[in-house]
Amino acid sequence: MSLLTSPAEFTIKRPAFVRTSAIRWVFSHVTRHNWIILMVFLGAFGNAALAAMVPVLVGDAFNAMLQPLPDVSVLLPLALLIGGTQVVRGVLQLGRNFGAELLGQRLEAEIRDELYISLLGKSMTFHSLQPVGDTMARATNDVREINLMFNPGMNLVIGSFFFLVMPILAAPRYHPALLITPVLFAIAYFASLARYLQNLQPISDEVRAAFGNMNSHLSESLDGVETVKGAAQENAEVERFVVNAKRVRDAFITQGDTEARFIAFLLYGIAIAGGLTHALFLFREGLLNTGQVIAYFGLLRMLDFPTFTSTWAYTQVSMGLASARRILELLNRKTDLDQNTAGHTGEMKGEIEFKNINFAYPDGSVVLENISFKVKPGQTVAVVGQTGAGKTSLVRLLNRTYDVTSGQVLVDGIDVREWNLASLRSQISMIEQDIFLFSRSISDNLAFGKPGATQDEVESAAKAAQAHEFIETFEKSYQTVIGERGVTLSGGQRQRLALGRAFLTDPHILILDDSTSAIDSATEDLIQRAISAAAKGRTTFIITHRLSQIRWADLILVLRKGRIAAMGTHDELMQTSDAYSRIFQE
Ligand code: M5T
Ligand code: MG
Repeated sequence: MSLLTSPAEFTIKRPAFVRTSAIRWVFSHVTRHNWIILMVFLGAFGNAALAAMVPVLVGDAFNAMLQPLPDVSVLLPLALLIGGTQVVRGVLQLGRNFGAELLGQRLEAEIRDELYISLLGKSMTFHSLQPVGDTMARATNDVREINLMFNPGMNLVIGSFFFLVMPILAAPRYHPALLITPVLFAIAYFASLARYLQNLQPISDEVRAAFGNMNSHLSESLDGVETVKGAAQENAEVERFVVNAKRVRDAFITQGDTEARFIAFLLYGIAIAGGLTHALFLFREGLLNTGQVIAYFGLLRMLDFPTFTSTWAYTQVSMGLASARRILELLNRKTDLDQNTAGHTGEMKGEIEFKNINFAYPDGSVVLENISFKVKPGQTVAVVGQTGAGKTSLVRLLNRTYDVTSGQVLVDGIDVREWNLASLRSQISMIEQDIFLFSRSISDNLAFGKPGATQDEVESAAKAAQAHEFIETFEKSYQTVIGERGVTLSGGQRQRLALGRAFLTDPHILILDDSTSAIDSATEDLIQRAISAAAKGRTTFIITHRLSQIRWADLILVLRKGRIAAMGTHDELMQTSDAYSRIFQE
Protein backbone atom coordinates (compact mmCIF):
# COMPACT_ATOMS: atom_id res chain seq x y z
CA MET A 1 0.00 0.00 0.00
CA SER A 2 1.55 3.23 -1.19
CA LEU A 3 0.23 5.25 1.71
CA LEU A 4 2.61 3.53 4.04
CA THR A 5 5.65 5.04 2.47
CA SER A 6 4.31 8.56 1.93
CA PRO A 7 5.47 10.62 4.87
CA ALA A 8 2.92 12.74 6.68
CA GLU A 9 3.51 16.46 6.37
CA PHE A 10 4.46 16.79 9.99
CA THR A 11 7.23 14.22 9.91
CA ILE A 12 9.34 16.26 7.47
CA LYS A 13 12.81 16.73 8.90
CA ARG A 14 13.74 20.36 9.51
CA PRO A 15 17.04 21.92 10.53
CA ALA A 16 17.13 22.09 14.29
CA PHE A 17 16.97 25.53 15.83
CA VAL A 18 17.94 26.37 19.38
CA ARG A 19 14.73 26.91 21.31
CA THR A 20 15.98 27.78 24.77
CA SER A 21 15.42 31.54 24.75
CA ALA A 22 13.93 34.00 22.29
CA ILE A 23 17.25 35.70 21.60
CA ARG A 24 19.10 32.43 21.07
CA TRP A 25 16.35 31.11 18.89
CA VAL A 26 16.35 34.18 16.62
CA PHE A 27 20.13 34.08 16.64
CA SER A 28 20.17 30.45 15.51
CA HIS A 29 18.06 31.50 12.54
CA VAL A 30 20.25 34.50 11.78
CA THR A 31 23.51 32.59 11.81
CA ARG A 32 22.34 30.54 8.86
CA HIS A 33 22.81 33.66 6.76
CA ASN A 34 26.33 34.65 7.64
CA TRP A 35 27.14 36.32 4.33
CA ILE A 36 24.13 38.63 4.68
CA ILE A 37 25.27 39.64 8.15
CA LEU A 38 28.75 40.34 6.78
CA MET A 39 27.21 42.50 4.09
CA VAL A 40 25.14 44.44 6.63
CA PHE A 41 28.11 45.07 8.91
CA LEU A 42 30.50 46.03 6.11
CA GLY A 43 27.85 48.30 4.63
CA ALA A 44 27.13 49.93 7.98
CA PHE A 45 30.77 50.43 8.86
CA GLY A 46 31.74 51.77 5.44
CA ASN A 47 28.73 54.05 5.37
CA ALA A 48 29.64 55.57 8.74
CA ALA A 49 33.34 55.89 7.89
CA LEU A 50 32.61 57.69 4.67
CA ALA A 51 30.04 59.90 6.38
CA ALA A 52 32.80 60.89 8.80
CA MET A 53 35.00 61.81 5.84
CA VAL A 54 32.74 64.77 5.02
CA PRO A 55 33.39 66.93 8.13
CA VAL A 56 37.04 65.93 8.10
CA LEU A 57 37.48 67.04 4.46
CA VAL A 58 35.39 70.18 5.00
CA GLY A 59 37.68 71.06 7.92
CA ASP A 60 40.69 70.63 5.66
CA ALA A 61 39.08 72.87 3.04
CA PHE A 62 38.47 75.60 5.65
CA ASN A 63 42.07 75.46 6.73
CA ALA A 64 43.26 75.76 3.15
CA MET A 65 41.08 78.83 2.67
CA LEU A 66 42.07 80.45 5.93
CA GLN A 67 45.77 80.48 5.12
CA PRO A 68 47.26 83.99 4.84
CA LEU A 69 47.62 83.09 1.16
CA PRO A 70 44.53 80.90 0.42
CA ASP A 71 45.48 77.79 -1.56
CA VAL A 72 42.51 77.51 -3.92
CA SER A 73 44.02 74.64 -5.88
CA VAL A 74 43.19 72.06 -3.16
CA LEU A 75 39.49 72.89 -3.24
CA LEU A 76 38.60 71.05 -6.44
CA PRO A 77 40.33 67.78 -5.48
CA LEU A 78 38.68 68.00 -2.02
CA ALA A 79 35.29 68.59 -3.56
CA LEU A 80 35.79 65.66 -5.94
CA LEU A 81 36.93 63.48 -3.07
CA ILE A 82 33.84 64.37 -1.03
CA GLY A 83 31.65 63.63 -4.04
CA GLY A 84 33.44 60.35 -4.72
CA THR A 85 33.21 59.10 -1.14
CA GLN A 86 29.51 59.87 -1.03
CA VAL A 87 28.85 57.85 -4.16
CA VAL A 88 30.66 54.88 -2.64
CA ARG A 89 28.79 55.54 0.58
CA GLY A 90 25.52 55.33 -1.30
CA VAL A 91 26.47 51.90 -2.61
CA LEU A 92 27.46 50.68 0.84
CA GLN A 93 24.25 52.04 2.31
CA LEU A 94 22.34 50.14 -0.32
CA GLY A 95 24.22 46.99 0.65
CA ARG A 96 23.29 47.48 4.29
CA ASN A 97 19.63 48.18 3.55
CA PHE A 98 19.37 45.38 1.04
CA GLY A 99 21.04 42.91 3.38
CA ALA A 100 18.76 43.83 6.26
CA GLU A 101 15.66 43.57 4.08
CA LEU A 102 16.78 40.24 2.69
CA LEU A 103 17.48 38.92 6.17
CA GLY A 104 14.11 40.12 7.48
CA GLN A 105 12.17 38.54 4.64
CA ARG A 106 14.09 35.27 4.80
CA LEU A 107 13.63 34.96 8.55
CA GLU A 108 9.94 35.71 8.20
CA ALA A 109 9.51 32.92 5.67
CA GLU A 110 11.69 30.48 7.62
CA ILE A 111 10.00 31.10 10.93
CA ARG A 112 6.53 30.89 9.43
CA ASP A 113 7.51 27.53 7.97
CA GLU A 114 8.89 26.33 11.26
CA LEU A 115 5.74 27.41 13.08
CA TYR A 116 3.37 25.90 10.53
CA ILE A 117 5.09 22.54 10.58
CA SER A 118 5.16 22.60 14.35
CA LEU A 119 1.43 23.41 14.50
CA LEU A 120 0.56 20.52 12.20
CA GLY A 121 2.54 18.20 14.42
CA LYS A 122 0.77 19.20 17.61
CA SER A 123 -1.80 16.99 19.27
CA MET A 124 -5.53 17.67 19.37
CA THR A 125 -5.09 18.30 23.07
CA PHE A 126 -2.98 21.29 22.12
CA HIS A 127 -5.33 22.52 19.42
CA SER A 128 -8.47 22.19 21.46
CA LEU A 129 -6.94 24.36 24.18
CA GLN A 130 -5.31 26.96 21.94
CA PRO A 131 -7.65 29.61 20.41
CA VAL A 132 -7.36 29.73 16.63
CA GLY A 133 -7.40 33.52 16.48
CA ASP A 134 -4.42 33.76 18.80
CA THR A 135 -2.51 31.20 16.76
CA MET A 136 -3.36 33.18 13.64
CA ALA A 137 -2.09 36.38 15.24
CA ARG A 138 1.17 34.66 16.08
CA ALA A 139 1.57 33.08 12.66
CA THR A 140 0.91 36.35 10.83
CA ASN A 141 1.57 39.53 12.81
CA ASP A 142 4.13 38.21 15.25
CA VAL A 143 6.14 36.59 12.48
CA ARG A 144 5.93 39.90 10.62
CA GLU A 145 7.26 41.73 13.69
CA ILE A 146 10.40 39.60 13.51
CA ASN A 147 10.88 40.74 9.94
CA LEU A 148 10.49 44.37 11.03
CA MET A 149 12.88 43.76 13.88
CA PHE A 150 15.61 43.30 11.27
CA ASN A 151 14.49 45.95 8.86
CA PRO A 152 14.19 48.73 9.87
CA GLY A 153 15.00 47.67 13.50
CA MET A 154 18.43 46.04 13.56
CA ASN A 155 19.39 47.73 10.31
CA LEU A 156 19.23 51.13 11.97
CA VAL A 157 20.60 49.90 15.27
CA ILE A 158 23.72 48.59 13.56
CA GLY A 159 23.89 51.49 11.13
CA SER A 160 23.64 54.11 13.85
CA PHE A 161 26.03 52.24 16.15
CA PHE A 162 28.92 52.99 13.80
CA PHE A 163 27.86 56.65 13.66
CA LEU A 164 28.35 56.63 17.40
CA VAL A 165 31.78 55.05 17.04
CA MET A 166 33.16 57.30 14.28
CA PRO A 167 33.49 60.53 16.34
CA ILE A 168 35.37 58.49 18.96
CA LEU A 169 37.75 57.15 16.32
CA ALA A 170 38.23 60.49 14.55
CA ALA A 171 38.32 63.03 17.39
CA PRO A 172 41.86 62.20 18.69
CA ARG A 173 43.09 63.22 15.26
CA TYR A 174 42.57 66.81 16.38
CA HIS A 175 43.22 66.59 20.10
CA PRO A 176 43.07 63.64 22.52
CA ALA A 177 40.96 65.64 24.97
CA LEU A 178 38.21 65.86 22.37
CA LEU A 179 37.43 62.21 23.13
CA ILE A 180 35.66 63.27 26.31
CA THR A 181 32.38 64.37 24.73
CA PRO A 182 31.72 61.46 22.35
CA VAL A 183 32.82 58.91 24.98
CA LEU A 184 30.64 60.43 27.70
CA PHE A 185 27.77 60.58 25.24
CA ALA A 186 28.20 56.92 24.34
CA ILE A 187 28.25 55.88 28.00
CA ALA A 188 25.17 57.90 28.87
CA TYR A 189 23.44 56.76 25.70
CA PHE A 190 23.91 53.06 26.40
CA ALA A 191 23.07 53.42 30.07
CA SER A 192 19.79 55.17 29.33
CA LEU A 193 19.10 52.73 26.50
CA ALA A 194 19.49 49.76 28.81
CA ARG A 195 16.99 51.26 31.22
CA TYR A 196 14.67 52.19 28.40
CA LEU A 197 14.68 48.67 26.98
CA GLN A 198 14.06 47.26 30.40
CA ASN A 199 11.00 49.47 30.82
CA LEU A 200 9.86 48.70 27.32
CA GLN A 201 9.93 44.91 27.55
CA PRO A 202 6.78 44.35 29.60
CA ILE A 203 5.00 46.97 27.50
CA SER A 204 5.94 45.26 24.24
CA ASP A 205 4.79 41.95 25.70
CA GLU A 206 1.47 43.52 26.62
CA VAL A 207 1.07 45.08 23.17
CA ARG A 208 1.54 41.70 21.48
CA ALA A 209 -0.60 39.80 23.98
CA ALA A 210 -3.45 42.32 23.74
CA PHE A 211 -3.33 42.04 19.99
CA GLY A 212 -3.46 38.23 20.09
CA ASN A 213 -6.37 38.35 22.49
CA MET A 214 -8.31 40.78 20.32
CA ASN A 215 -7.69 38.58 17.32
CA SER A 216 -8.87 35.40 18.98
CA HIS A 217 -12.13 37.00 20.07
CA LEU A 218 -12.62 38.46 16.63
CA SER A 219 -12.11 35.15 14.89
CA GLU A 220 -14.39 33.41 17.34
CA SER A 221 -17.27 35.80 16.83
CA LEU A 222 -16.84 35.68 13.05
CA ASP A 223 -16.72 31.90 13.21
CA GLY A 224 -19.87 31.88 15.25
CA VAL A 225 -21.52 34.74 13.41
CA GLU A 226 -24.64 32.67 12.71
CA THR A 227 -25.08 31.99 16.39
CA VAL A 228 -24.41 35.62 17.26
CA LYS A 229 -27.00 36.83 14.78
CA GLY A 230 -29.44 34.07 15.62
CA ALA A 231 -29.39 35.13 19.24
CA ALA A 232 -29.39 38.84 18.37
CA GLN A 233 -26.18 39.26 20.35
CA GLU A 234 -24.46 41.64 17.93
CA ASN A 235 -24.35 44.48 20.42
CA ALA A 236 -22.91 42.37 23.20
CA GLU A 237 -20.23 41.09 20.81
CA VAL A 238 -19.42 44.61 19.68
CA GLU A 239 -19.04 45.65 23.30
CA ARG A 240 -16.67 42.79 23.96
CA PHE A 241 -14.70 43.75 20.92
CA VAL A 242 -14.50 47.38 22.02
CA VAL A 243 -13.09 46.29 25.36
CA ASN A 244 -10.42 44.25 23.61
CA ALA A 245 -9.64 47.00 21.12
CA LYS A 246 -9.26 49.42 24.03
CA ARG A 247 -6.74 47.14 25.65
CA VAL A 248 -4.68 47.17 22.46
CA ARG A 249 -4.97 50.95 22.22
CA ASP A 250 -3.95 51.44 25.85
CA ALA A 251 -0.95 49.18 25.37
CA PHE A 252 0.20 51.24 22.39
CA ILE A 253 -0.31 54.48 24.29
CA THR A 254 1.78 53.24 27.19
CA GLN A 255 4.43 52.31 24.67
CA GLY A 256 4.35 55.81 23.13
CA ASP A 257 4.53 57.33 26.58
CA THR A 258 7.64 55.33 27.43
CA GLU A 259 9.19 56.25 24.11
CA ALA A 260 8.55 59.91 24.79
CA ARG A 261 10.38 59.72 28.09
CA PHE A 262 13.55 58.43 26.49
CA ILE A 263 16.21 61.08 27.09
CA ALA A 264 18.44 60.54 24.05
CA PHE A 265 17.49 63.93 22.58
CA LEU A 266 18.46 65.70 25.74
CA LEU A 267 21.80 63.87 25.72
CA TYR A 268 22.36 64.87 22.13
CA GLY A 269 21.71 68.56 22.90
CA ILE A 270 24.08 68.47 25.84
CA ALA A 271 26.75 66.70 23.77
CA ILE A 272 26.59 69.27 20.95
CA ALA A 273 26.68 72.25 23.32
CA GLY A 274 29.34 70.76 25.60
CA GLY A 275 31.51 69.51 22.74
CA LEU A 276 31.47 72.84 20.96
CA THR A 277 32.29 74.76 24.12
CA HIS A 278 35.15 72.37 24.77
CA ALA A 279 36.50 72.78 21.21
CA LEU A 280 36.25 76.59 21.38
CA PHE A 281 38.11 76.50 24.66
CA LEU A 282 40.95 74.50 23.06
CA PHE A 283 40.88 76.93 20.11
CA ARG A 284 41.42 79.86 22.44
CA GLU A 285 44.35 78.06 23.98
CA GLY A 286 45.78 77.70 20.48
CA LEU A 287 45.52 73.90 20.55
CA LEU A 288 43.05 73.71 17.63
CA ASN A 289 42.65 75.75 14.48
CA THR A 290 39.40 76.86 12.86
CA GLY A 291 39.19 73.99 10.38
CA GLN A 292 39.65 71.47 13.19
CA VAL A 293 36.87 73.03 15.28
CA ILE A 294 34.57 72.87 12.26
CA ALA A 295 35.54 69.26 11.52
CA TYR A 296 34.99 68.26 15.15
CA PHE A 297 31.62 69.95 15.23
CA GLY A 298 30.69 68.08 12.06
CA LEU A 299 31.75 64.80 13.68
CA LEU A 300 29.59 65.48 16.73
CA ARG A 301 26.66 66.14 14.44
CA MET A 302 26.94 62.48 13.40
CA LEU A 303 25.50 61.56 16.79
CA ASP A 304 22.10 62.72 15.60
CA PHE A 305 21.63 59.44 13.68
CA PRO A 306 21.82 57.19 16.75
CA THR A 307 19.75 59.75 18.64
CA PHE A 308 16.91 59.97 16.16
CA THR A 309 16.71 56.29 15.35
CA SER A 310 17.09 55.14 18.94
CA THR A 311 13.50 55.71 20.01
CA TRP A 312 11.73 53.71 17.38
CA ALA A 313 14.46 51.36 16.11
CA TYR A 314 14.85 49.90 19.58
CA THR A 315 11.10 49.76 20.04
CA GLN A 316 11.00 47.71 16.88
CA VAL A 317 13.63 45.37 18.26
CA SER A 318 11.79 45.13 21.55
CA MET A 319 8.53 44.33 19.75
CA GLY A 320 10.33 41.77 17.62
CA LEU A 321 11.68 40.05 20.70
CA ALA A 322 8.25 40.09 22.34
CA SER A 323 6.87 38.42 19.23
CA ALA A 324 9.74 35.95 19.16
CA ARG A 325 8.89 34.99 22.75
CA ARG A 326 5.26 34.41 21.79
CA ILE A 327 6.13 32.28 18.79
CA LEU A 328 8.71 30.33 20.74
CA GLU A 329 6.21 29.72 23.52
CA LEU A 330 3.88 28.16 20.97
CA LEU A 331 6.66 26.10 19.41
CA ASN A 332 7.79 24.86 22.77
CA ARG A 333 4.39 24.10 24.23
CA LYS A 334 4.20 20.40 24.88
CA THR A 335 2.99 18.41 21.92
CA ASP A 336 1.68 15.59 24.08
CA LEU A 337 1.68 13.35 21.09
CA ASP A 338 4.59 11.20 20.14
CA GLN A 339 4.62 10.66 16.40
CA ASN A 340 6.68 7.58 16.99
CA THR A 341 8.43 7.65 13.64
CA ALA A 342 10.37 4.55 14.64
CA GLY A 343 7.15 2.68 15.45
CA HIS A 344 5.43 -0.16 13.70
CA THR A 345 4.56 0.23 10.04
CA GLY A 346 2.85 -2.31 7.92
CA GLU A 347 -0.37 -3.10 6.20
CA MET A 348 -3.24 -3.20 8.64
CA LYS A 349 -5.58 -6.16 8.82
CA GLY A 350 -8.10 -4.23 10.84
CA GLU A 351 -8.42 -6.27 14.00
CA ILE A 352 -9.27 -4.05 16.94
CA GLU A 353 -9.28 -4.57 20.66
CA PHE A 354 -10.12 -2.12 23.43
CA LYS A 355 -8.60 -3.45 26.62
CA ASN A 356 -9.91 -2.00 29.87
CA ILE A 357 -9.62 1.56 28.77
CA ASN A 358 -10.41 4.68 30.77
CA PHE A 359 -10.33 8.08 29.25
CA ALA A 360 -10.59 11.68 30.43
CA TYR A 361 -10.15 14.90 28.45
CA PRO A 362 -7.30 17.19 29.48
CA ASP A 363 -9.62 19.22 31.73
CA GLY A 364 -10.01 16.13 33.85
CA SER A 365 -13.60 14.90 33.65
CA VAL A 366 -13.82 11.14 33.05
CA VAL A 367 -15.59 10.39 29.79
CA LEU A 368 -15.06 6.67 29.24
CA GLU A 369 -14.76 4.00 31.90
CA ASN A 370 -13.71 0.42 31.79
CA ILE A 371 -14.36 -0.26 28.12
CA SER A 372 -13.35 -3.61 26.65
CA PHE A 373 -14.38 -5.25 23.38
CA LYS A 374 -12.92 -7.01 20.34
CA VAL A 375 -13.58 -6.62 16.63
CA LYS A 376 -12.46 -9.00 13.89
CA PRO A 377 -11.06 -7.67 10.60
CA GLY A 378 -13.80 -6.61 8.20
CA GLN A 379 -16.55 -6.47 10.79
CA THR A 380 -18.91 -3.57 11.22
CA VAL A 381 -19.45 -2.11 14.67
CA ALA A 382 -22.33 0.20 15.44
CA VAL A 383 -21.92 2.50 18.41
CA VAL A 384 -25.14 3.80 19.89
CA GLY A 385 -26.03 5.80 22.93
CA GLN A 386 -27.53 9.04 24.04
CA THR A 387 -25.94 12.34 23.30
CA GLY A 388 -22.89 12.92 25.46
CA ALA A 389 -22.49 9.20 26.15
CA GLY A 390 -18.94 9.24 24.79
CA LYS A 391 -19.37 7.78 21.28
CA THR A 392 -17.23 10.37 19.52
CA SER A 393 -14.64 10.18 22.27
CA LEU A 394 -14.46 6.40 21.93
CA VAL A 395 -13.63 6.34 18.24
CA ARG A 396 -11.15 9.19 18.59
CA LEU A 397 -8.93 6.88 20.60
CA LEU A 398 -8.47 4.63 17.57
CA ASN A 399 -6.44 7.02 15.46
CA ARG A 400 -4.89 8.67 18.50
CA THR A 401 -6.69 11.97 18.14
CA TYR A 402 -6.46 11.52 21.89
CA ASP A 403 -4.60 8.92 23.90
CA VAL A 404 -6.22 6.74 26.55
CA THR A 405 -5.73 7.65 30.19
CA SER A 406 -5.27 3.99 31.10
CA GLY A 407 -5.69 0.66 29.36
CA GLN A 408 -4.85 -0.15 25.77
CA VAL A 409 -6.25 0.22 22.30
CA LEU A 410 -4.79 -2.48 20.06
CA VAL A 411 -4.87 -2.60 16.28
CA ASP A 412 -3.75 -5.96 14.88
CA GLY A 413 -2.64 -6.80 18.40
CA ILE A 414 -0.30 -3.81 18.59
CA ASP A 415 -0.92 -0.91 20.93
CA VAL A 416 -1.77 2.16 18.82
CA ARG A 417 0.96 4.05 20.64
CA GLU A 418 3.44 1.49 19.31
CA TRP A 419 2.40 2.22 15.73
CA ASN A 420 4.17 4.75 13.59
CA LEU A 421 1.60 7.52 13.77
CA ALA A 422 1.68 8.37 10.08
CA SER A 423 1.24 4.73 9.16
CA LEU A 424 -1.61 4.29 11.65
CA ARG A 425 -3.51 7.35 10.54
CA SER A 426 -3.07 6.82 6.84
CA GLN A 427 -4.87 3.50 7.17
CA ILE A 428 -7.71 4.77 9.32
CA SER A 429 -10.20 7.09 7.75
CA MET A 430 -12.43 9.10 10.04
CA ILE A 431 -15.52 10.93 8.91
CA GLU A 432 -16.16 13.43 11.65
CA GLN A 433 -19.47 14.45 13.08
CA ASP A 434 -19.19 17.90 11.56
CA ILE A 435 -17.52 17.35 8.24
CA PHE A 436 -14.94 19.91 7.32
CA LEU A 437 -14.58 20.91 3.71
CA PHE A 438 -11.84 23.21 2.48
CA SER A 439 -12.65 26.25 0.34
CA ARG A 440 -11.24 24.44 -2.67
CA SER A 441 -12.83 22.60 -5.57
CA ILE A 442 -15.00 19.54 -4.99
CA SER A 443 -12.39 17.52 -6.79
CA ASP A 444 -9.62 18.72 -4.44
CA ASN A 445 -11.82 18.04 -1.45
CA LEU A 446 -12.48 14.50 -2.57
CA ALA A 447 -8.81 13.87 -3.26
CA PHE A 448 -7.73 15.41 0.03
CA GLY A 449 -6.25 12.20 1.40
CA LYS A 450 -4.76 11.22 -1.96
CA PRO A 451 -3.46 14.36 -3.65
CA GLY A 452 -2.27 12.62 -6.82
CA ALA A 453 -5.60 10.98 -7.66
CA THR A 454 -6.67 11.08 -11.31
CA GLN A 455 -10.01 12.52 -12.41
CA ASP A 456 -11.22 8.97 -13.11
CA GLU A 457 -10.39 7.80 -9.61
CA VAL A 458 -12.09 10.85 -8.13
CA GLU A 459 -15.20 10.27 -10.18
CA SER A 460 -15.54 6.60 -9.40
CA ALA A 461 -15.09 7.35 -5.70
CA ALA A 462 -17.83 9.97 -5.98
CA LYS A 463 -20.06 7.46 -7.75
CA ALA A 464 -19.50 4.83 -5.07
CA ALA A 465 -20.35 7.48 -2.47
CA GLN A 466 -23.55 8.38 -4.35
CA ALA A 467 -22.23 11.91 -4.77
CA HIS A 468 -21.65 11.95 -8.52
CA GLU A 469 -25.22 12.90 -9.37
CA PHE A 470 -25.49 15.99 -7.24
CA ILE A 471 -22.00 17.11 -8.24
CA GLU A 472 -23.05 16.94 -11.88
CA THR A 473 -25.89 19.34 -11.20
CA PHE A 474 -23.39 22.12 -10.48
CA GLU A 475 -22.42 24.24 -13.43
CA LYS A 476 -18.72 23.56 -12.98
CA SER A 477 -19.33 20.04 -11.67
CA TYR A 478 -16.10 18.73 -10.07
CA GLN A 479 -14.38 22.10 -10.33
CA THR A 480 -17.04 23.83 -8.24
CA VAL A 481 -15.44 25.67 -5.35
CA ILE A 482 -16.94 25.00 -1.94
CA GLY A 483 -17.35 27.35 0.97
CA GLU A 484 -16.36 30.94 1.41
CA ARG A 485 -15.97 31.65 -2.25
CA GLY A 486 -18.35 29.11 -3.71
CA VAL A 487 -21.41 26.98 -3.16
CA THR A 488 -22.43 25.65 0.21
CA LEU A 489 -23.53 22.08 0.61
CA SER A 490 -26.24 20.43 2.65
CA GLY A 491 -25.45 18.04 5.49
CA GLY A 492 -26.28 14.99 3.38
CA GLN A 493 -24.14 16.20 0.49
CA ARG A 494 -21.20 16.88 2.77
CA GLN A 495 -21.50 13.45 4.19
CA ARG A 496 -21.36 11.83 0.79
CA LEU A 497 -18.31 13.90 -0.17
CA ALA A 498 -16.66 12.72 3.01
CA LEU A 499 -17.51 9.14 2.07
CA GLY A 500 -16.00 9.78 -1.34
CA ARG A 501 -12.82 10.87 0.39
CA ALA A 502 -12.81 7.60 2.30
CA PHE A 503 -13.24 5.55 -0.90
CA LEU A 504 -10.23 7.27 -2.42
CA THR A 505 -7.89 6.71 0.48
CA ASP A 506 -9.10 3.12 0.71
CA PRO A 507 -8.49 2.77 4.46
CA HIS A 508 -8.41 -0.49 6.38
CA ILE A 509 -10.46 0.97 9.16
CA LEU A 510 -13.31 3.34 8.47
CA ILE A 511 -14.96 5.42 11.16
CA LEU A 512 -18.19 7.22 10.52
CA ASP A 513 -19.43 9.62 13.14
CA ASP A 514 -22.85 10.13 11.72
CA SER A 515 -25.13 11.89 14.09
CA THR A 516 -27.09 13.77 11.48
CA SER A 517 -30.46 12.34 12.19
CA ALA A 518 -33.09 14.13 10.16
CA ILE A 519 -32.59 13.31 6.49
CA ASP A 520 -35.34 12.66 3.98
CA SER A 521 -35.84 9.03 3.06
CA ALA A 522 -34.51 9.35 -0.50
CA THR A 523 -31.20 10.78 0.73
CA GLU A 524 -31.20 8.33 3.59
CA ASP A 525 -31.41 5.56 1.07
CA LEU A 526 -28.51 6.99 -0.94
CA ILE A 527 -26.35 7.38 2.13
CA GLN A 528 -27.27 3.94 3.30
CA ARG A 529 -26.14 2.48 -0.02
CA ALA A 530 -22.93 4.52 0.04
CA ILE A 531 -22.13 3.39 3.54
CA SER A 532 -22.69 -0.29 2.88
CA ALA A 533 -20.45 -0.01 -0.15
CA ALA A 534 -17.81 1.80 1.91
CA ALA A 535 -17.93 -0.75 4.72
CA LYS A 536 -17.21 -3.65 2.40
CA GLY A 537 -13.81 -5.22 2.99
CA ARG A 538 -12.81 -3.10 5.95
CA THR A 539 -13.38 -2.82 9.64
CA THR A 540 -15.99 -0.14 10.10
CA PHE A 541 -17.26 1.84 13.07
CA ILE A 542 -20.55 3.59 12.63
CA ILE A 543 -21.96 5.98 15.16
CA THR A 544 -25.56 6.43 14.26
CA HIS A 545 -29.14 6.61 15.41
CA ARG A 546 -30.58 4.98 12.32
CA LEU A 547 -31.97 1.57 12.90
CA SER A 548 -31.51 0.70 9.23
CA GLN A 549 -27.78 1.04 9.69
CA ILE A 550 -27.52 -0.50 13.12
CA ARG A 551 -29.36 -3.65 12.13
CA TRP A 552 -26.76 -5.19 9.93
CA ALA A 553 -23.81 -4.46 12.23
CA ASP A 554 -21.81 -7.46 13.43
CA LEU A 555 -21.45 -5.89 16.83
CA ILE A 556 -23.46 -3.20 18.53
CA LEU A 557 -22.03 -1.26 21.48
CA VAL A 558 -24.53 0.50 23.66
CA LEU A 559 -22.85 3.29 25.60
CA ARG A 560 -24.35 4.91 28.59
CA LYS A 561 -22.58 7.67 30.49
CA GLY A 562 -19.20 6.47 29.35
CA ARG A 563 -19.74 2.79 30.09
CA ILE A 564 -20.78 -0.13 27.96
CA ALA A 565 -24.36 -0.81 28.97
CA ALA A 566 -24.78 -3.72 26.57
CA MET A 567 -23.16 -5.31 23.55
CA GLY A 568 -24.07 -7.89 20.93
CA THR A 569 -26.04 -8.18 17.70
CA HIS A 570 -29.34 -6.51 17.06
CA ASP A 571 -31.43 -9.58 17.70
CA GLU A 572 -29.59 -10.43 20.89
CA LEU A 573 -29.86 -6.94 22.25
CA MET A 574 -33.52 -6.50 21.43
CA GLN A 575 -34.20 -9.43 23.70
CA THR A 576 -31.74 -8.79 26.47
CA SER A 577 -31.13 -5.09 26.79
CA ASP A 578 -33.54 -2.50 28.05
CA ALA A 579 -31.02 0.23 27.37
CA TYR A 580 -30.88 -0.83 23.74
CA SER A 581 -34.58 -1.04 23.10
CA ARG A 582 -35.06 2.27 24.87
CA ILE A 583 -32.89 4.01 22.28
CA PHE A 584 -35.43 3.25 19.63
CA GLN A 585 -38.23 4.60 21.70
CA GLU A 586 -36.64 8.05 22.15
C1 M5T B 1 -18.69 12.77 25.81
C2 M5T B 1 -17.03 15.62 26.84
C3 M5T B 1 -18.46 16.04 26.59
C4 M5T B 1 -19.26 14.86 27.06
C5 M5T B 1 -18.32 13.70 26.94
C6 M5T B 1 -15.64 15.96 22.09
C7 M5T B 1 -15.42 16.32 23.54
C8 M5T B 1 -16.30 15.88 24.50
N1 M5T B 1 -16.11 16.17 25.84
C9 M5T B 1 -15.02 16.95 26.24
O1 M5T B 1 -14.84 17.23 27.41
N2 M5T B 1 -14.14 17.44 25.27
C10 M5T B 1 -14.31 17.14 23.93
O2 M5T B 1 -13.49 17.59 23.09
O3 M5T B 1 -17.03 14.23 26.71
O4 M5T B 1 -18.72 13.49 24.60
P1 M5T B 1 -18.83 12.81 23.16
O5 M5T B 1 -17.88 11.70 23.07
O6 M5T B 1 -18.69 13.88 22.16
O7 M5T B 1 -20.32 12.25 23.17
P2 M5T B 1 -21.17 11.63 22.00
O8 M5T B 1 -20.39 11.62 20.74
O9 M5T B 1 -21.67 10.37 22.48
O10 M5T B 1 -22.37 12.66 21.87
P3 M5T B 1 -23.20 13.11 20.56
O11 M5T B 1 -23.92 14.32 20.98
O12 M5T B 1 -22.23 13.38 19.46
O13 M5T B 1 -24.17 12.02 20.24
O14 M5T B 1 -19.59 15.00 28.42
O15 M5T B 1 -18.74 17.17 27.35
MG1 MG C 1 -20.51 12.66 19.00
